[in-house]
This record gives sequence, C-alpha cells and structure tokens, in this order.
Amino acid sequence: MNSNDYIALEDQFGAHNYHPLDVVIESGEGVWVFDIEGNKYLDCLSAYSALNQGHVHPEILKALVDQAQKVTLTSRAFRNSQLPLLYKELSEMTGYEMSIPMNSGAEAVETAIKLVRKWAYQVKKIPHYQSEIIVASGNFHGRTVSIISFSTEEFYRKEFGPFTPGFIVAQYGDIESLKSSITANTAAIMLEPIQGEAGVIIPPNGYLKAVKQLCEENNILFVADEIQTGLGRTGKLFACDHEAVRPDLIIIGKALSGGFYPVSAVLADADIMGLFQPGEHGSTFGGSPLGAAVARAALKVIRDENLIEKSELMGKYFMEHLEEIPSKHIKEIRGKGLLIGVELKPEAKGARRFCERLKSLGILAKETHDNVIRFAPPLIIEKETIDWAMPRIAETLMMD
Ligand code: IF1
Repeated sequence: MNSNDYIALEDQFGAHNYHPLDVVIESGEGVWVFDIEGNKYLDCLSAYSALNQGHVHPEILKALVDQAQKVTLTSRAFRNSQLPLLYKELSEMTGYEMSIPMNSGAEAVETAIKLVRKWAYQVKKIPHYQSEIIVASGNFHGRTVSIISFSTEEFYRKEFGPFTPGFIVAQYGDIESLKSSITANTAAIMLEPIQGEAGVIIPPNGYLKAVKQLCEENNILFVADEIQTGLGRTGKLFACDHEAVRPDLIIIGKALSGGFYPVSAVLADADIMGLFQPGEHGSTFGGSPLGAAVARAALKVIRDENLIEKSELMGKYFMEHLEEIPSKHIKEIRGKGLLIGVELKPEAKGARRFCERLKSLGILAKETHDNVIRFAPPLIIEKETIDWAMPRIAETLMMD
C-alpha cells in the first residue's frame, strides 16, 4: 500500500472532521518523521506541542514498555504504585500542592470548571447555580459541549447547541474588558497565557499580572490553560512564569506524556483541590499506572535534558533567522520560546499553500486561522537542524 491507498481508506471509512496535509507518517524519531515512501520530514508542529520531548523518546518508551509489562490499569477503585510518585514529582516541579489526573486536555478543562464551580458555592458562597466564569475571545480549550459553549469561533459551535450556560466572554488582552465583565457571581477568569489556535496571540506585557491582581482584588480564581504553552514550550516551565504570575489553577496536558498516551492534569493548592470529595469526579483511565509512569518519564526528560532552557535558546535562534527572511508576504513574526507564529498578509492568499510547499521541501508545519504558519518543533531541536530548515523556510516564504 502506498500513501494514496491509505488516504483513500481514510476518506472512505473515517469521519471527515479534519483536513490534514497528505502525508502518511509511518514512523518518527526525535524531531523527524518518515512517511510510507520513506521520505523524511522535520516535524515543526510536534502534535500541537504534545511532542516537546521529540518522537518516540527512548526513556519514555522504556517507561511505557516496562510499566505495560507490569500492570496498565487498576482503575481508581484501587491504588497503584505509580500515581503517588507522579503526584509528588508534579508538586516538586511546579510548586502546586496537589493535582488531579485526567486524560485529554478537554477533560482537564472540564475538571477545572467543575472545581471552580464547587469553590464558588462552597468558599465564595455564590448562590446556587449562579456562578460565572469569564473566558477570552479567541479562546481554544477543547471540543466538549461545555467548552465549545464559550468558543467565539462560530465554526466550532455551529449546530452543536444547546449550550452550557455560565460563561462570559471578555476581549483577550484587554484588562478593561475583564473588569467590566466581573459581577458578584464571578468565580474565575480562565485563559490561555498565549493563545495557540487563535494564531500564537501574545497578550500585551503585564496583562497576566494585571489579570492576577484583578482576581485577587475581587476574590476570583485565575485559571491558566497551559495545555499547549506549558512544560517548557515557551522557554519557561509555564508561560505565566514570563510575568512571574502564579495562577490559582493550572491545566496541563499534551507534553505531560511526551506524546505516548493521553495524560492531562489540573494543578492547585490544597485549599482548592481539597474541595473534591470521593465520588464527585473521576475517570476510568485517569491516573492509571501506565499513564502515570509515562508522565513521570516525560517530566524527567524535560528536567534531565534542560528542555526549558533549550526552548528559550533555540526559540530565539529560530526567530532571529526567520526575521532575516525578506519576504513580502510576512506581516508579523511573533513567539516565545519554540511557539512561533508567522502571520502572513491577506494578499499572501492563505498559509495553507505555504505549508504544502514546506511539506514538499521536507518540513511539516500547519496553518492556523488561514493566515498564520505555526512553527513549534520538539524542544530537543538542535541548531544544525534549524540551519538545515531555514533555507527551506526562506525559499517557501519567498515564493510568489
Ligand atoms: C485538535 C488547535 C492547537 C489546547 C488548549 C485545551 C486543548 C487544546 C490550549 C484541548 C488542544 C489542539 C487539539 C487539536 C488541535 C489543537 C490545537 F489548533 F485546535 F487549536 F493546539 F492549537 N487547551 N489543542 O490547545 O486538548 O482535548 O485535544 O487534548 O485537533 O482538536 P485535547
């Protein structure tokens, strides 16, 4: 079977909820992936930052195989010997007293919403069921019905209603808009410190600090969705660290497993996380020994290989070289660490054709919101690899 055969199978038997580039990946190693025909590509998407540690990292693979040979799933009806160690290591690494394990990012966001609402009624004493969560325009937090209920992207919501109430949308990056959205029933403000899917949108300097202060003044929880930006992607452990802001809740996922197995979590201190009582929330696979072992190894790789510092250094190097490309199509280059967006002018006729061209030159990147090319390679990327990629990226951006 060649790539076209696989594509035909997918089109016939699979739901058409994606429009992927036509590259059929068969294997991966580090920053590279290989298609059915044996072509080699530099992965500049990293599965939307789930592969910060690179493809098939040998240490995470070993943890997965070793644990899979012992026990994979216990359910939370019983305890297992991996989860407590993950809890402890997460706490030591992040400074949060407690965490709760889930699987997908969306599930962890749902978990944070439930926890915030419980806090609203039990601690803030908001009348039942009046609590409100303020979110940002352009947000992306996942695909569940409650989460799309507060998406501002019509396409993600259209014909999926009725929707979940209790969410108020404020303008992202605009502190005044947040202020005017606060009521006596506001339980939390939830946002991405950098908006990934909206096109690598970085809020004005000082915004996160101002959000945190606003929350403190009004007895509101600050929830940061760091599913995409966390665990080193932006050159700090968390993107909020760039402004020395400590949210009340942090949601992580993606790179928490280095791409092996869906593992997500919500982090908080005991005064908040302690509100969940037995039976009030859970998941069959969340906190499984397999997931916990994989997550422990994934975190260890981030520490042992200094991926946070590498992300900062290589991100700078990548951006500097991008900025040297004299392309008439570029409107703006923005990013932090290795989360980089190249916004093209509307006249460039869309980012998709540039991603297609990059693919033909051996680089996989994905357009977001029509006009932005996102570059987010694994954090293990070396200078030499960026040097290899840059002439190809330049050639692509210089085309007519
Ligand atoms: C898809 C986008 C990225 C996320 C943040 C929660 C979630 C995500 C900040 C949910 C997920 C993904 C999902 C993926 C594409 C992707 C994406 F383009 F759609 F927006 F990364 F930029 N919070 N982001 O970025 O996590 O439930 O998927 O584990 O195909 O939907 P999940």
